[in-house]
Amino acid sequence: MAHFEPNILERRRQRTLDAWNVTDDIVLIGGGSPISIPGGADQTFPFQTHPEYYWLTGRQREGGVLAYDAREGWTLFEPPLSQSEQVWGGSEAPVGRPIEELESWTKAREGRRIRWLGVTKYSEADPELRDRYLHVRRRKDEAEVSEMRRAVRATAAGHAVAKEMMRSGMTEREIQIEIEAAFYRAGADTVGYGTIVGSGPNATRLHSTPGSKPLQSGEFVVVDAGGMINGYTADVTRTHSVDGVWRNGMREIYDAVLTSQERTIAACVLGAEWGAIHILAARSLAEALKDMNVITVSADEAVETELISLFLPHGIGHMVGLGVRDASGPYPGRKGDNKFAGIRIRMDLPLDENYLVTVEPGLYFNNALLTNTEKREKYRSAVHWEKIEPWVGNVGIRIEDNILVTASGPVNLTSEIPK
Ligand SMILES: [Mn+2]
Repeated sequence: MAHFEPNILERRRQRTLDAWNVTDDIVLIGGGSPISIPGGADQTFPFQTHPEYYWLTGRQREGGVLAYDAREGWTLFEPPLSQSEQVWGGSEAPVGRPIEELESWTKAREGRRIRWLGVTKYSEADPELRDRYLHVRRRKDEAEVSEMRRAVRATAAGHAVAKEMMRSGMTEREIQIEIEAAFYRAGADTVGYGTIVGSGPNATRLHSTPGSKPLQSGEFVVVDAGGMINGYTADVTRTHSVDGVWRNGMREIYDAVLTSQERTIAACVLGAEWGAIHILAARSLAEALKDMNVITVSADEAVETELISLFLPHGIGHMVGLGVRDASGPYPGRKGDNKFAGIRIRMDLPLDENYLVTVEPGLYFNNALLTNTEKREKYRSAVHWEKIEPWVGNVGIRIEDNILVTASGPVNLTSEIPK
């Protein structure tokens, strides 16, 4: 069975064809196959079909190919259930035509151009069709928004548990375990990405893997975790203080990120350029750093000289939904290599209706960035270095929500998750 209603898939296929404008070519979209774990005998990494295949088929069975011929429409090919699959189990029952027939199907169309997408065979993916298709997938349909709302409910359950565990002595691992258990209890099939629980020094690194480190009073803990349902995941970050203790400056730093996030979410309207949104968030953070007497230069100067990227070393967000990175990437025709406030954002495009994006400003006092000799020299007089000394390697914050862009303004799908 497909994870989407036939009429939903029909509409997606029509939207895709309208964008492709393919009249005589053959299009093949490969779903892909599980990847072996090196040296793992018959073990494979967890498998999901390629999003380009899944979005148009709703299918998670490995080894399938969706074919399109403008003269005949769409045909789905999947491998029949093998003897071994029937014995060991775990595979979806196949639908469509047996994959063995794909060869004769293409042979019967000899002389016509074949263009591949998804996980390709025999050739590279077609860049033109891929760009157009990616752009079509950016606008979420109602079925996707409804899957997202379910993923958000599961995600909220995990974050609620985490917030209650912010006591000294608790380990990052213990918190991770309870977050993920709550996801599954609330309906998640899996996690959308590796759960991040980073406390104290680990909060200053963007993607810290939880370990045996116990929480200490007065540390910040960055919790970045999302539950996934039917391939759709939320991507939510909250930062908490341990034992409710806020050490010198922590409240101001936290409020700076929160204010930046509120302003940035409000800017997620139709037509807004993502690059400009990144700069808005960065400038807001820089204003706060100026007010706190952390930097000596104006907020505008901190943005123009890229100083702010020492404290905000990542893009302000990305598309989310069908996978945690979903259909980001540049607008058709753009290269995606422009820098904004010192950051090369991968998602260089204007927002449109039903885009679903993360908004995740942060302030990090990361050791590698802030003790770098070259950077210290470059920004020698722009930063009150002695003031930030106690925070370097110890303080990091990120706050992240998932925002649906609509004609009537931004809708925060994850606003119920307490901060
Ligand atoms: Mn994210």
